[in-house]
Amino acid sequence: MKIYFCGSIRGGRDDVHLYQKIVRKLLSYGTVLTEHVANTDLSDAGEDSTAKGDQAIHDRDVDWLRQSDVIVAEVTQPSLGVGYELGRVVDMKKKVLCLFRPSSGRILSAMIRGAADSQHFMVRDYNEEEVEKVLDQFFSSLSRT
Ligand code: 6K6
Repeated sequence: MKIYFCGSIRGGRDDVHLYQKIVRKLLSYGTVLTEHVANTDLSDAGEDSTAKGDQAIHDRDVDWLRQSDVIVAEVTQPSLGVGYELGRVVDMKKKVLCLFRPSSGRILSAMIRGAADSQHFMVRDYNEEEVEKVLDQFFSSLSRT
């Protein structure tokens, strides 16, 4: 199974240790195309901020989104890039799990929470301690569909 993990980069790296925990768990279900999102060496400054570099990142990531079977996004830290990725995948009719931590004190964008449906797009409120259980529930629900 090909999994695309979305997490904030230029939107801020406050949750990178949680992204690591999520990616570690996702690797037990299949190939994670975007393991680098959880790399603690990746700062929000950008490894290559030239327009050409950004275009290559965009085109490669959209291609990976098309190839992926499932998308898991940690959406607590607001990120334009993650929002954009989720907007693109809605039209691809892929299975999507968005993970949001209410304990952050933030309120999730209506454009993400409001996109939830019973078929493809799921938004799950959770606490960090239960993240592995939440992922287990999601992936076992996939094997039943
Ligand atoms: C590296 C460090 C900072 O910026 C970069 C550029 N590199 C990226 N490499 C791969 N994917 C990226 C990069 N920048 C953004 N993305 C994609 O957008 C990832 O798949 C993330 O899920 C999402 C993050 O968007 P921003 O707006 O928070 O950067």
